[in-house]
Amino acid sequence: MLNHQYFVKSVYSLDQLPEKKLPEVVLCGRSNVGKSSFINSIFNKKNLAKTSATPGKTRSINYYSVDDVFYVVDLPGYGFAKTSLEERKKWQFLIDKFLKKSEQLEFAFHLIDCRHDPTELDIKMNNLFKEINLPYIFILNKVDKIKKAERRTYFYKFCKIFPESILEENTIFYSSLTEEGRKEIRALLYQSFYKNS
Ligand SMILES: Nc1nc2c(ncn2[C@@H]2O[C@H](COP(=O)(O)OP(=O)(O)O)[C@@H](O)[C@H]2O)c(=O)[nH]1
Ligand SMILES: [Mg+2]
Repeated sequence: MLNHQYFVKSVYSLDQLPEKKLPEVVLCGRSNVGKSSFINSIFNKKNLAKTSATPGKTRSINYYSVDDVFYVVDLPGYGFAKTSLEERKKWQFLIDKFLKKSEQLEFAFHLIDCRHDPTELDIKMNNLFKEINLPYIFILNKVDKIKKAERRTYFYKFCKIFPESILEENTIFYSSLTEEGRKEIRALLYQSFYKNS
């Protein structure tokens, strides 16, 4: 379980989706929030997903298979300042269509940098989940960057924007550096995709 992961393909339009249908968990967040690092740390692989210090690199929807049981679907990050308006519109169109059309979606991991207030685009993203009734887990990422004593303050601010957020239920502090939260995420994936098989 959760042993064998491999990159399946990069998708640039909806006619390129993998032929084999499996349940999907989607990963979304701002560009540079740490999505690729999240995938690598969850599965303990250095280069399963490419990470980058330069934001705005990933334009594709990237499919990773886990044990041929489910897909982790890495959506292109949003909010990169240098992205042109045209590219942004393309992004929005693709994501919107993808999320509304896909029948295999089980839930989403929404990564948000724990140090920053959620942005307009984070809120939009979240509204889309609500619109299509897709369950979501907030990953408050890069928690290694703040002191333990500061967590409450950041979380309090976060809850002002997403009052439905409950720690350890639908919200998890995470760090790919210290691997905090990793056990919880793996347990959640196990519960979701293996328990009844
Ligand atoms: N301190 C810290 N840095 C992180 C963490 N996750 C990612 N990063 C860094 O953030 C940058 C962007 O990471 P990446 O995974 O490529 O982000 P993506 O654009 O969302 O896929 C890289 O420099 C990573 O090393 C984390 O949990 N803690
Ligand atoms: Mg990435």
